[in-house]
Amino acid sequence: MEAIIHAARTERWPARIAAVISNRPDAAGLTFAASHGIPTAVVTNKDYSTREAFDTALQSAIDEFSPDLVVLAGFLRILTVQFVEHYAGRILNIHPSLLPSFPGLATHRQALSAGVKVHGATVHFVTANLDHGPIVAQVAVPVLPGDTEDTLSDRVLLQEHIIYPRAVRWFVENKLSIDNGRVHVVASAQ
Ligand code: NHR
Repeated sequence: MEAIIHAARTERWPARIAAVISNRPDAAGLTFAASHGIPTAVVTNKDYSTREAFDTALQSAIDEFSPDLVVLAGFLRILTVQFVEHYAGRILNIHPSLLPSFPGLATHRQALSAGVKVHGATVHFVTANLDHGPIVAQVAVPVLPGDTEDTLSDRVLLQEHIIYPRAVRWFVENKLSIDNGRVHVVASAQ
């Protein structure tokens, strides 16, 4: 999230960071956003007894700010079909694996136990099918002898901070289209 806000400002994107919203009142990103003059909101999932009720409240909180795009950044609650369909084609996520390998949680542990030599991260549109939405961008990193979950996740995270801002910028510049589950990126003018 910080990398995206930083890129938006230093690269002067034609975009407004509408708000930063978390389900956790103690999220560090809220402090960062507030200190950069960005509105914040908290919708605590523990205050709601069902996923539907939480997602409805989250949706209302988001829609107060009328964003064009919802960017998941470290968001760990599975979203309901109703929520995902409300923002169809307008939610991005970055998942720390080369999808379709290793969906779900603990991706670096999954990669190490599978013994893959190449790992990475994937920016994708969010659909009801968890970690299976149309792929916007991917980056590969080597798995090195002696890697632990920490050393591997640090190597992946460095690259996430490059590809996620780039993919969000493509959306902002209207360069992305989805056709039959495939994402097309318009070539930029030279
Ligand atoms: N929701 C939908 N419908 N589709 C996706 O593709 C989503 C999504 C919500 C979040 C991010 C994803 C990731 O990048 C994401 C993609 C959380 C879980 C999970 O199991 C899985 C995938 C992702 C995020 N969450 C548990 C749950 O019961 C809670 C885990 C926890 O709180 O620690 O919601 O990895």
